[in-house]
Amino acid sequence: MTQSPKRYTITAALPYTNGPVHIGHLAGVYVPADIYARFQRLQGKDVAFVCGSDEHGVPITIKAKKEGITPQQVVDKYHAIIKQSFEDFGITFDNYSRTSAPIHHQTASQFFKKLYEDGKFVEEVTEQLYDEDAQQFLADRFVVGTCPKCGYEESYGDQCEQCGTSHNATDLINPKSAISGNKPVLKETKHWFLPLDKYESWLKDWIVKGHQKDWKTNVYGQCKSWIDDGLRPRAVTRDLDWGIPVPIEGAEGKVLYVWFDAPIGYISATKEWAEQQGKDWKPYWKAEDTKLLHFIGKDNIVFHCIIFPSMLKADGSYTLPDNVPANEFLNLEGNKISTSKNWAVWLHEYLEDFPNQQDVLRYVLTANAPETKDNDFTWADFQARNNNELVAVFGNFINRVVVLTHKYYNGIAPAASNLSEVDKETLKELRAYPEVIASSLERYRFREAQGKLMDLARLGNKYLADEEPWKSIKTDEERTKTVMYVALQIATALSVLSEPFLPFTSTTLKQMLGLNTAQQDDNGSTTKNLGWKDISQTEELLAPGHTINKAELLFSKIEDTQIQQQLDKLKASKKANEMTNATVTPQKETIQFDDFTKLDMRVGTIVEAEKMPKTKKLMVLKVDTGIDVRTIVSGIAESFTAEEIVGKQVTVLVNLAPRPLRGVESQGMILMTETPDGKLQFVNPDESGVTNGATIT
Ligand code: B3M
Ligand code: ZN
Repeated sequence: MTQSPKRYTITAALPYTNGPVHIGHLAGVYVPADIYARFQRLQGKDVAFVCGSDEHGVPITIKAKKEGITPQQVVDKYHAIIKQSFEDFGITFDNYSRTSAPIHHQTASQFFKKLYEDGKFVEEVTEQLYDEDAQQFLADRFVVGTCPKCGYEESYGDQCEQCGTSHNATDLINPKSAISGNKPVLKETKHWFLPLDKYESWLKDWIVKGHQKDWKTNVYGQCKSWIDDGLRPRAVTRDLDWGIPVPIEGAEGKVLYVWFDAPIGYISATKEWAEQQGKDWKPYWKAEDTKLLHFIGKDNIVFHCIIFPSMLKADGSYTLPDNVPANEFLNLEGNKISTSKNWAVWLHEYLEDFPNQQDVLRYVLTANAPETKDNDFTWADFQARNNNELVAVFGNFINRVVVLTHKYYNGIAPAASNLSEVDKETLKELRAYPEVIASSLERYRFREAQGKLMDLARLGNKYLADEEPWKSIKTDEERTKTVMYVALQIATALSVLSEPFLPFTSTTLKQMLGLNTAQQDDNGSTTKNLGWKDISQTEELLAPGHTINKAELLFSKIEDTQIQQQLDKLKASKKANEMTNATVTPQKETIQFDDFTKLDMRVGTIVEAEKMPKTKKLMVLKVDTGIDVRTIVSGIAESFTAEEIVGKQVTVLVNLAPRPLRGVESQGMILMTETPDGKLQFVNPDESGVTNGATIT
């Protein structure tokens, strides 16, 4: 796009409604998209910021089977939870729709039908994977196997989450049904294919040549590698019963592939919004002076840069995306965030533990955003950034400005008299910030942009610390008024420039500074609400004589106990997950009763215990077996201390041939078992007073 766009259509990936949203979703997609939408609105741009629930596809039917409810019940439940979470976190969609909505079924069906009638699909009967037990074709997440591109063994039928490649299910190596676990057979079925190979040269021009400079390297790199590998036809229909029915004759029992229908959800959401606003939706999708942007995670790049644009190109009447600033993944405490393993920080749960602290999470997720590589969220970093940056810099500066204005001037902004060189330099630096921050935002560098905002807060903090109005108030009234005047200009700038990043804080700060109402200044004239550009273009942001409101804390310190509570929560969910997902070792080969009678197992008591030097696992025990007291070496030192096991009753295999372990002869074996997280446990009689030597049969 060369000329400045007349309008912005900003889309954010439609979350699957098979679970709540977590911090990874916010960091990867929704916070950057919201920052960008808020920023463009502050520039006075015409913005359509749309999203919605992705309610079709196999993930929904798998969840429904798991919960024993219908797919519609699943999507109704999670659509409401997700929509609420986005509202709670100030994600300002102009419309958050859903793909089960009639307007979407209609839009997607029309889109498919036009391509079909224009002959853009290849209709073909091919052999697809079929589960004879489940009596069902296996596509997408109904089948797992080894990715033909990267070798990842848990790749889905339509996409590999490891390398992002999109493929056909029949490309998988060693496919296995996710329903029955069986090896699928091949069975013929008719589908309609989008011949991506026919768009390869166009994609080479549009992306490889056209977007090398302005698309992020992680996005450009993935696209180039797929195009270089050669594109193949992709089926855009499925043999499934949950989804949008294929709207043509001869397609009974088939639905649109979820990744064909979902991106069209952006168009439906825009149409729905435009209808509500009494606007025409077409300019937002069919005008050259519209900037179309897709905010997504890296696993969605192929669909948003290759498949959906090819669909738009095939239709021929749509605008193509100007940019797709995809983020990489956010990990949590060193591990991949996982819905199924409940290894996540769920947004609705965060707010229970940190009420009204949405901005803290938005801030930390932006400060650590995985913009160019996967990044890790840790609760320690969350606490540190809150306490050392938001509280100690931003909050501290604002608090001092407001408290001192009340203390010295009853809350009425003083007038400046002679501006010193430092004052002038500070105000000049302040006026540069709108452009400095905008320049980062226009290049989708949100971490960098937020860092610049914090630099402005640091500028204010440093200015006050250097000018020390709390000292000059005793000796130089006029100087103090000037310092507080400059400080109030910086605070006012922060209230406007922070809005995209810290929307809740910005509202509170504007209210504190009395800025959400037109200002009355000394000579009674009023000034309008300040916009982004006013910060650099307006001589006086907060006029002398203007009354500010009382101080309130913008941020509060997060204590170690609060962080420990979160870490304990994660530990508990990891343990619970290990318990539920513990894999059971298959049974050994059958033995005869005589084999069993050869084992002589007794109850014994550990009477002495000592860790074996220079080993991690071994402990030398003295065990009273009732027959004798003998030495037994056992690999339990990583699970127990010597002190805690002396006196413990255990089960001993006493007639095992003695064997030397690190020079110590071990005369038997203590029977142990193991928890899913690898902690050893004794197998011993309960407290029923069994004596040493009692046989175990
Ligand atoms: N529902 C999100 C995912 O792959 C997917 C995005 C659709 S955007 C059109 O997790
Ligand atoms: Zn792969």
